[in-house]
Amino acid sequence: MERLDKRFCKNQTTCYIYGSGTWQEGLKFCDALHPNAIMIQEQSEDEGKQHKHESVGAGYVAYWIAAICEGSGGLYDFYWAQSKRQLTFKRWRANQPDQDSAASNCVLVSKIEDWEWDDTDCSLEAMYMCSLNKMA
Ligand SMILES: [Ca+2]
Repeated sequence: MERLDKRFCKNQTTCYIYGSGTWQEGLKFCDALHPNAIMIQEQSEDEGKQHKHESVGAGYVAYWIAAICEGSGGLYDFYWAQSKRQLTFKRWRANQPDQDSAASNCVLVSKIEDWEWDDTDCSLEAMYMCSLNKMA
């Protein structure tokens, strides 16, 4: 999929850089972009709302967040990919995560699911966003 490389800076300190691809491509893209760039996470409801608004502003209807789990077989032990920290905030859609395929280890949020979380096949293509704090 064509890389969009769009950029949105909401203030002097924080920019979001967008692209599209698989979850893993998104993580690599953020890691390569800048040492301080992180694939977006949602640590709180406020942060989730913020990303939602920015996503809509950029015309995107689905994007990856940095939550991932490893393995399969009903172990829903999701964590944030870069920090390896356990999730302190979750916003799963009803009946999710359901591990509907063996590769459903990544978390997608989409407009049609009211921006709630769904564990999804990591190899699907969607938008991803890297958050870059220029002051960090
Ligand atoms: Ca699912």
